[in-house]
Amino acid sequence: MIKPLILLGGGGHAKVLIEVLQRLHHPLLGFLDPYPVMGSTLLGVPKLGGDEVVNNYQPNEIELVNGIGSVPNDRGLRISLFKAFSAQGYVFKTVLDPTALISPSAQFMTGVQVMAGVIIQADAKIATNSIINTGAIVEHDCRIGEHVHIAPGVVLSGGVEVGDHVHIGTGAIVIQGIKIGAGSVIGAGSVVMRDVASNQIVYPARSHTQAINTHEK
Ligand code: JB3
Repeated sequence: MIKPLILLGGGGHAKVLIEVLQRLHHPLLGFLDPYPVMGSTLLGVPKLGGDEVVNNYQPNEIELVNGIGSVPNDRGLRISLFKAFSAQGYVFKTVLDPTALISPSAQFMTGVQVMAGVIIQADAKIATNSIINTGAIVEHDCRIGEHVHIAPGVVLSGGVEVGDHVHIGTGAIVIQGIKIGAGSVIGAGSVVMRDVASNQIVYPARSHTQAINTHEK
């Protein structure tokens, strides 16, 4: 039986998750956000209060959905809330959008979120609290660590290994067999063709433009 859900966060990522949960017909009690947001509802879902509201429920009565997203310079809150509530015995629901094409042999750990239009191929494994965002492709045999954000439109070819706490920016492409070390940030639009060590930033190649000289010499 699906337990009632409580969503943490009231921003952009939370909004997208509300619509995923609606497509799944999962019962959502409301969302939590300590700061005032526009009105007391988000896409019609009521705000219940701040994070302390979780403790009004026993861990076996509800499941949580981590609606805090993750951007390169602010990856901490999503992780700290996940760890704090997990330590109290609360479970974060694994949320797989029904519009995603997911191999039956793919494996997901607690709290993974797979958003609309994603493709996940055979024997891919995705660890705790990671986000595979809209329209990304995770090819066969990829290994994705904990607390990772694969941003919209990323393509990971076969057998790519992504360490814990990695951010791969929108539209980046990683060719087959590449290893990306823990904590690294791959800039949006990058094409990664060599292994990346831990805690590195990979910037996309920048295109330089120059006006064409149409005057004949
Ligand atoms: O790139 C995409 C498609 N999505 C991004 C996502 C992955 O990460 C999105 O564009 C954002 O960059 C980011 O989404 P997020 O985390 O929803 O960001 P934002 O829209 O700024 O909303 C953060 C929300 O968290 C705000 O409503 C804050 O008030 C709330 N917040 C801050 N601290 C908190 C806390 N909520 C709870 N429950 N607890 C807190 O301690």
